[in-house]
Amino acid sequence: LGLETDLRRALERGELELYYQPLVNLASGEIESFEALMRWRHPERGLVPPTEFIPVAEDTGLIVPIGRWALQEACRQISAWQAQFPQRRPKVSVNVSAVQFAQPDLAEAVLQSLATARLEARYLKLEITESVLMDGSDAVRAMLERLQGEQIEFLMDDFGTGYSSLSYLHRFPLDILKIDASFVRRMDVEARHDEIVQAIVALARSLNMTVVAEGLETVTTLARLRELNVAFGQGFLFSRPLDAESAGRLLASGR
Ligand code: G
Ligand code: G
Ligand code: MN
Ligand code: NA
Repeated sequence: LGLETDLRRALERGELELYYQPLVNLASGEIESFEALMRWRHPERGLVPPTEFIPVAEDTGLIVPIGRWALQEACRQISAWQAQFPQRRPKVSVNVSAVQFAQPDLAEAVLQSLATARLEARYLKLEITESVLMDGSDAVRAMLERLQGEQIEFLMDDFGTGYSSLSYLHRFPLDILKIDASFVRRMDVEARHDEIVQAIVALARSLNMTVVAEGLETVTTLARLRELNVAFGQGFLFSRPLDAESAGRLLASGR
C-alpha cells in the first residue's frame, strides 16, 4: 500500500526516469534505436526497477498517466538526440501495456507526444506483449491499424513466453519480433535454445517480420545470430540500459 501511495506522487515529484538500452544493427554494428526503460528514483528505496512497480501501476490504473509521461519524455529525448546527432537519427521504442491499450484515447496521446516533440512518427516504435492482443477487440485492432498507418512500428516483446503466440501473430500483423532473452541468453550453451531461436527466426521470416534478439551477452551468441541473419540485437554485450546522459555519450562516441 505504501508503494501505491508513493507511486501516485512519484510523477508529480519528478522521481521517474527513463533509461535507454541500444538496439544494434548486427551487420553494421551501429545503434539503430534505444528501448526506453522506466526507473523510479525513490527517495528512500533508491533506484527501483520496473518489475517492482509496473505491475502495481497496472493494477491501480496509474500506468495510464505514467505511461503517457514515458511517451512524452521518450519523444522529447529522441528528438533532442536527433538534433544533436543529425547523421545518426536514432529511433526509440516505448513499452505500452495492455491497460494503456484499453484506453480509447491512446492513439491521440501517442500522436500528441510526437507532435509536441516535433518528432516524425517513423522514429517511434511501440513494444507490446501478447496480453495486448489477447484483449483482442476490434478497438485494439483499429488502434493498431491507425498507428501503423502513421508509420509507427510495433514490436512483439518477450516472444515465446506467452500463450498461443502463433495465432496472435497471424491475426495482428506487427513489424518486429523480439525473441525473449530467456532463449537467447543460453543458446550458446544449450542446443535446445539454439533450436528454438532458429525456429522463431524462420517463423518471423515467413511472416515478414524483422527480428531482434534480446539478452545478447556473449560474442559467441553474436556470431551465431549473425549466421542466422538476425537483424538486430540488444543486450549486455553492447550495453546495459543507460541514463540519458550516458546514452548521449554513447551516441557521441560514434558507436
Ligand atoms: O528495465 P527492465 O529489464 O528491468 O524492465 C523490465 C520490464 O518492465 C520490461 O520488460 C518492460 O516490459 C517493463 N517496462 C519498463 N519500462 C516500461 C514502461 O515505460 N512502460 C511499461 N508499460 N512497461 C515498462
Ligand atoms: O521486458 P523487456 O524485454 O521490455 O525488458 C528488457 C529487460 O531486459 C530490461 O529490464 C533489461 O534490463 C533486461 N536486459 C537487457 N539486456 C539484457 C541482457 O543482456 N541480459 C539480461 N540478463 N537482461 C537484460
Ligand atoms: Mn521491451
Ligand atoms: Na522482452
